[in-house]
Amino acid sequence: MSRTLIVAAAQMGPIPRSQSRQEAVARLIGMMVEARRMGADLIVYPEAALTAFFPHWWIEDEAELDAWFEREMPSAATQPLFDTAARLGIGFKLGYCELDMTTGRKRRFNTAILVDRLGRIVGKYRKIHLPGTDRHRPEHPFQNLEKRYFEIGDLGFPVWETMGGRMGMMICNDRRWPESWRVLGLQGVELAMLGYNTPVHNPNTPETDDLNNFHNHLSVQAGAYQNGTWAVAVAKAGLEEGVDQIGQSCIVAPSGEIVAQASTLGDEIVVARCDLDRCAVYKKHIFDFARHRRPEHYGLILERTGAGEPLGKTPG
Ligand code: CDT
Repeated sequence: MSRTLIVAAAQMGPIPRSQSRQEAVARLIGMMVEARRMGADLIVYPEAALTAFFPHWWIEDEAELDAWFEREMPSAATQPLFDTAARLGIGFKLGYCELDMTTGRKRRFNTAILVDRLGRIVGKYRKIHLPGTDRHRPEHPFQNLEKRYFEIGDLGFPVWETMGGRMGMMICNDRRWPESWRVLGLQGVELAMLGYNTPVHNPNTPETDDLNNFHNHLSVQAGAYQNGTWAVAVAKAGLEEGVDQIGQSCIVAPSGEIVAQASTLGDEIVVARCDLDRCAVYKKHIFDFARHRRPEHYGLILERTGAGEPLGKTPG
């Protein structure tokens, strides 16, 4: 059986603050139909694909904050996306903001789900590496308040066997951390999917602004190559409510090469034929973890969170 999936990266342009869920879902459905016409088996949407990226704003009112979150998935507003996927026979990965009440207390997560070609939710991931701060920085042109509005994800980095391959998810900032990729790699991931909302300007470190596109690709290409996996990284791009965000959504082969890339900052689909068997040459040789990894020398990775004293001793 062929293990080639045609995968679509569905980059989105900005979602205006005033855009309703129904309008955002209509956009997602339009892209899904187009992707299917291009032959796609699976479409990958950005992080927080149903709303503007509200962590860029200071919000004090609890009800106003809650309005940016989904209490159920699917909901009346999102059900048409699931119905269209099932009708077209296309899987999808969707990022959204989740308000969870299942433990009896309100918990908010930055979440992504994986839906199979029958329209069934087969996987859920909650963002672990939350960037930014929980403090208001009125001196900055925009905020980055993910640490205030979301809890750290509690589901780890699972990999699911579905749609003919091993699939994993991460969200935006997670892609910068080799640990996210390696935990997926240790489960034999063959397709890693992620969405991002990455501003062009870093208020804390403006000297790195020019490198944001480079760092995006650097992270995804390195993660894909070092774990022998396909990767799909999808932006919400362009000028959203005064915040400029990078584009350059891409599909990366297990070789680390970019095989498809968006060239606008708007709604744009790029597709690639992803032969999952192309992972094997990396997984069985240069990155044969069982043969080459030396976890007995990686203890600090679990022992330390922040960097500490160097362990080097002068010999003799
Ligand atoms: N959404 C998200 O995680 N954004 C962060 C901004 C970090 S500032 C460079 C990101 O990693 O892109």
